[in-house]
Amino acid sequence: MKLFYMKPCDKLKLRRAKRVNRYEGYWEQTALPLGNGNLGLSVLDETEKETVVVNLKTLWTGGPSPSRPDYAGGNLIGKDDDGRTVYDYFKSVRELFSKRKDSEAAAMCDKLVGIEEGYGSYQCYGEIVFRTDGEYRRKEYARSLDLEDATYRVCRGGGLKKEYFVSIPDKVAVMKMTKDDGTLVLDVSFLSRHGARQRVTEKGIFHDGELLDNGLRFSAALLYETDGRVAVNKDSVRIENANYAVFYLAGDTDYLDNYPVYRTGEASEELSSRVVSAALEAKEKGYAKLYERNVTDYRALYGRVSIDLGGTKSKYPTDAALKKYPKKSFPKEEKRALEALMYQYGRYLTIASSQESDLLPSNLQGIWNVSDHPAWNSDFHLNVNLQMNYWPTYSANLAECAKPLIRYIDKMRKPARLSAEIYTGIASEKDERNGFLFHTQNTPFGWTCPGWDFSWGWSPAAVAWILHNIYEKFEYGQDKEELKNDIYPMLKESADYFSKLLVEGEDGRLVTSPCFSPEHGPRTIGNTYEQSLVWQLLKDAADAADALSVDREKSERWNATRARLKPIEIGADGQIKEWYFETKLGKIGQKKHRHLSHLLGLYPLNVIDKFQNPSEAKAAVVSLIDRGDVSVGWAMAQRLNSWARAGDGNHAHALIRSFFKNSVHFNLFDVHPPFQIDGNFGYTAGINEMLLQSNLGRIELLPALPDAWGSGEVKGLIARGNFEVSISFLSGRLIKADILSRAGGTARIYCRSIALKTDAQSETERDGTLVVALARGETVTVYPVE
Ligand code: FUC
Repeated sequence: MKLFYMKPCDKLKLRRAKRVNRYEGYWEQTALPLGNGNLGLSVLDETEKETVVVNLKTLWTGGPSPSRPDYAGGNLIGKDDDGRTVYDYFKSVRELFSKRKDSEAAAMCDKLVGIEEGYGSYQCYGEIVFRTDGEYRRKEYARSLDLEDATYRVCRGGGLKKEYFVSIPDKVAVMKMTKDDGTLVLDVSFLSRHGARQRVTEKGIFHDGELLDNGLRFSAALLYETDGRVAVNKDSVRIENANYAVFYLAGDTDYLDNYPVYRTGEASEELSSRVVSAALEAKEKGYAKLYERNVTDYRALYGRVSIDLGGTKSKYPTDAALKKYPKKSFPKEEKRALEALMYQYGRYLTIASSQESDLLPSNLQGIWNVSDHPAWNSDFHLNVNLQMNYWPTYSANLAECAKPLIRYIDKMRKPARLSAEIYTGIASEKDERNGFLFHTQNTPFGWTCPGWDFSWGWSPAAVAWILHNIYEKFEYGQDKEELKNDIYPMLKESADYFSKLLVEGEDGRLVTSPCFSPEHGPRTIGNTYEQSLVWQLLKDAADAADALSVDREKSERWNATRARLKPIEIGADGQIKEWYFETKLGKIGQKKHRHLSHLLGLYPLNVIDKFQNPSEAKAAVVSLIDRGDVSVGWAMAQRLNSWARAGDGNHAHALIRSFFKNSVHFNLFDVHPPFQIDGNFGYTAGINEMLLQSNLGRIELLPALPDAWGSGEVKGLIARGNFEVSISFLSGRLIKADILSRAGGTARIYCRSIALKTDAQSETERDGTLVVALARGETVTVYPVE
């Protein structure tokens, strides 16, 4: 499994000619990413030089700053010129909606915003530039990113070779160049974009500095080791007559997620001594040992899942494969190989952008960003994007990588309680947390207000949505200690909060108010998006309480509230309505809108149950058809998952084809445009979902297998209940599946339209579900009945 190219980046014929900024457009299409969660490299190898873009995950402007003494997460505190608080407006908006004065209410929603000041943006740290005296031989050139060992390799010809990786255990990037005849000549510069104080010595290039915007400290050290001669120039270093040169890069900031300070408190010297020590320790270990240590840690995650969809090896370079993929004449084994590579790439990117010890989850570009003004600030977007980043994590057997997400949301609770109180008046009661509220856009600095424009900013249900990702950690892993200590407290607080937030609609059913269907509108009392999410939150919280045998009364109350929620409704065209006042399709809203907010009940939530309520599942299909198969990258990935949940493998595969054709760059980055990593993760989640589903109380094997996948095998996927599942299939039909229970428990195994059998003791239910009790560590093998 490897991405490979026979040309340097500047010789690739880029797909999209129209680029705003040549360097950025070019980088996002061709650079190859490496990372250990906190430190990211993306390598852009050109004929004349190589640029290694350096990213530090916590390098963000915004938040508290000496220049912003009043920073308060963007919240509008106090009274306006009319003597009213945002909470006063919130109450009025709700009252007006309840009295059906919809246009007045909608206009007043404009008061429910925050301030932009202090929002900030993810930054690019800078670039290392290597010049190798024009060593480039077209015929000998090869460049690759090997997903099996997370290593980038270049052979530039003339014996010059490079090998790079970013170490998970040793927290450094390592770059090795060799030229066995001892004629390696290299000019090296390392530039920070943030006015770092720089020292260039015979041992290394050292940076220290602070971001102008918020004083965030940063430090980086690039050490070198070579058998050649090192000549120090003012801003660069020249290495000559070498057989090899190895570079060790460490970097970090003084960011900490301790609201309201958001700093470690380290002095500049302390930070740089921490960074320099990491680089020195790495140098002491040396390349071979670092490589071995990293591969061990990396493979412990990556190696858990293998996949074969009917072709695993490609003879075509990745850029050529991508170009040929839509063509009928391209061999089907090659198509399957690209689909499988893209699948594993999503897992690779998860490992490289989200490690257990990280303070922050992956952002809109994971960790890789070359721009000073990235689109949407490369922030944490919660009306689909951050959620999508973590859709494949559990099912693709990478649960540890979700830790930073859980930590991030947990740490947001403190500032978000302020927003809950300021905007919705739900204040802390004795011994009770008041609930926390954040919305669409989020940063590392507790920016929890509803944006600076209601139309995209306001989205209380964003909280409920991300909490479902978090609850899934338990559903998959069954770790009760973690549920009790880290997950349930969040669910409980939020379920109580939403219970208080709900109002009675005209029909006596409970709804949230005001709401806005993400990026689509209009402003209403209640909509399907918010209803589905609140439903799921109340269910997750109640299920969690039951699993822990705690808060019985609360759990009953949450379930009772859930029963009173306004339900999903089916419209005149047989569609799932996005809004309650919707009649026929196409009367309101934008045709083919990218968001599928009204279909979250189908995926990723469990509101629409095809077994219990097939008419809703049918209506979801009507809505999916209405939304179409072509959209921006992430939106196609969401459609892919939704079609898989709808059980239509061939349509899911149509989405895969649409995705490859419209939305994938040569480096296999998903493009919105611009590059946005959510689609990569959404794609991987979609493949999981086609092969295995487990959200409706059973382990469903091959729920959406397309005809295009003739014979194949997947090993190591995870189903809810902590089962590890391996499945093989041939000509669209199950051959066999092994289900290993990692926690002990009853497996309910189902495969549509196929009766299953096993040698183990089992029972078969009316619809063919095989029920097998498994001890921890026990495996059951199932086959179709002939
Ligand atoms: C949501 C989407 C946009 C984009 C942005 C980062 O607002 O509607 O398409 O992905 O997030």
